[in-house]
Amino acid sequence: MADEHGGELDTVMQESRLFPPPAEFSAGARIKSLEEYQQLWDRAAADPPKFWADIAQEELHWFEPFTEALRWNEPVAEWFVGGKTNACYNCVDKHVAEGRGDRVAIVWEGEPGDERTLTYAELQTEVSKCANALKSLGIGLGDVVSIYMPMTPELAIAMLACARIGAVHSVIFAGFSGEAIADRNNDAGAKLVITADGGWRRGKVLPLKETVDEALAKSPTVEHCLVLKRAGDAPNMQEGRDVWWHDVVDTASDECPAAPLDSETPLFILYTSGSTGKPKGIKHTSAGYTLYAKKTFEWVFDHRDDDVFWCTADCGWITGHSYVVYGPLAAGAKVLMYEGAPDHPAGDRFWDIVERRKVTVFYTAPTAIRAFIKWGDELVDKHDLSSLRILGTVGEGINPEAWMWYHKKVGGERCPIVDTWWQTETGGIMMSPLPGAIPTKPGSCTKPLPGVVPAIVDDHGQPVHPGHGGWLTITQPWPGMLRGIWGDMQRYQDVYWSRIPGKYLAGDNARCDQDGYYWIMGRIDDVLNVSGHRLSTIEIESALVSHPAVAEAAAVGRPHDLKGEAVAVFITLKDVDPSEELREELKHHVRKEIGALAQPEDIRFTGSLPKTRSGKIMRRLLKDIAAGREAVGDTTTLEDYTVLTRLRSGKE
Ligand code: 6R9
Repeated sequence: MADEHGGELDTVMQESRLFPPPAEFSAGARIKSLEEYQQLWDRAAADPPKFWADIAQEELHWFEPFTEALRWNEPVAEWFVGGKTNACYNCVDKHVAEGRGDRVAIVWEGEPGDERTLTYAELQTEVSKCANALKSLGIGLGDVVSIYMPMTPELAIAMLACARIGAVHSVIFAGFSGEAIADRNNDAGAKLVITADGGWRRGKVLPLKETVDEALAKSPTVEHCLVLKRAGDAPNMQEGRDVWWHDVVDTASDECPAAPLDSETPLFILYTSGSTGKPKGIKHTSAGYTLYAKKTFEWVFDHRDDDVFWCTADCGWITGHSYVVYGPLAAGAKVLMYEGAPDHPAGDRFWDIVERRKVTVFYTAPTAIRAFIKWGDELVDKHDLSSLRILGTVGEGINPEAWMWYHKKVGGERCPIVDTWWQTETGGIMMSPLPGAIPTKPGSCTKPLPGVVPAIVDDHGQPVHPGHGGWLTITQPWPGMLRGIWGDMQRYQDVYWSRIPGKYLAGDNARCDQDGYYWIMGRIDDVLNVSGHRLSTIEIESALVSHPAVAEAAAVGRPHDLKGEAVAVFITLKDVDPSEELREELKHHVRKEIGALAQPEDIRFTGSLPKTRSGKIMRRLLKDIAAGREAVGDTTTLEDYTVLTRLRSGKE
């Protein structure tokens, strides 16, 4: 039974394999050993504001120096008070000013195969023109600009152009509905929307402007719409409101110096789903966020000048903000950007890109890795992936089985895997192996980065015993932390700072093992309580995915008279047919892998699982379906409504 300090049987995940960094990797790495990491972490934890201030002074450009590292008035943080800087200047102009203008900043590949390369000097020209165009459309300091674009260089240019003049961007993933765009425009009071006629996805054109038009009919604050011609469509252009990118950006002057902005000038808003139906506009600001994205990029991906860095995330998500745009560009890296789907024209598109572009660092999500496994090893085997030196994952826990596949098949057993835990709210990576220093354990995000001080507590805020699960909190402010929820500071206080006074509540359950390794066990509301035993949905899913017939699994709790909650699972199969026998076999398999308490009561086979557009399984919906309730709440992020309908009707 669970005790009052967070339960004893919090996880039965037992992963004892340890993968030390290869010696030759460590020898050339920025941080070369566990001892070196520990010294750095200890120094940072002794005085985090001082630690960050030293880095900020040295690594950011300051138009005016800051006078105070941190002003902390919980839960309001002001970092680098009194300083003036500019995120765009740090990502672009700084490199040009320091003689690195000829280095490649962005290598872009469109889905149809078109390509474009931009040096830092060229990026400076493009961003300046775009910034002048924004000004000509009436955009200035503090104005909100919604961006709804395909993954093109212009998306990054638009973000940086906003940053250059102190406008606040709100990137909306180009898969959201018109309704969702309108909600976000209205919540933020957006004055301008930047979009494209269309974007390519699996050989088809997504009609982005058409969707924006639906939103604009319900977005009274929006004055103009700036439209990039990408797909060759002829969208409706409303006279006086809509303007073409090639008319106003391409013709604008390329003289537009970056504005010196106060450190805490809002840089962007990014909407993310919370536990209620209404998405939260997470607010990040200029200096602290930029510094945090840059430094975490350099540490975690062990950045070197000759790297070709590819983060497969879309800029519509925080991962795209921090590790396609701000982090790598602030570090002067060469960033690869790809527009389309991983399976177009075939399931080896990513490996083809890695081989042709000699990608050295590859960062993707477990959901993608599981798809690759399903599509078959031969698609990977036929490519030369020897340029790779580091692999990363983000977005959800990675099942040890998928980790091993990634390690062997993609990494050739030579590339450290960095399993990075963080959130939209944290701005950048919080916990991750440092690839040259920290031995990895499949399924663990290992240790906190320097300057990050986590604590796992029970629901009274008391630290749990080592090895026990509890709520993951962060005990010290860090520069990349969110500064609030747009327009709703009360909600910010309530969601993150009220339940556990004095600490940031991440909303995840976690466990820290004897070696100080962290294991994320899913969202607080995803943890099941079966007969008083706490069980993580992830560990049940890991067990199921380790069965050869299973492609993907989602576990949820459903009310049960005797047990409190029973385990219900939804499963997609590899190339086998569902049967009663298989159902029994899978129950037995979970029993064998974890124990009788985790054995699923219900197993439903389904063709696909409902996911958010960022690829996270929508467990809340599955929970309602498993319980026989109607799904409630925000479903604007559903990837495929038909999945939901089929699951609800019980048809496979
Ligand atoms: C960056 C990002 C945040 C939530 C987070 C957690 C889950 C992310 C994870 C992970 C286990 C990892 N999550 N990374 N869980 N291991 N390496 O994904 O931000 O979209 O805000 O999601 O995703 O539950 O709380 P975001």
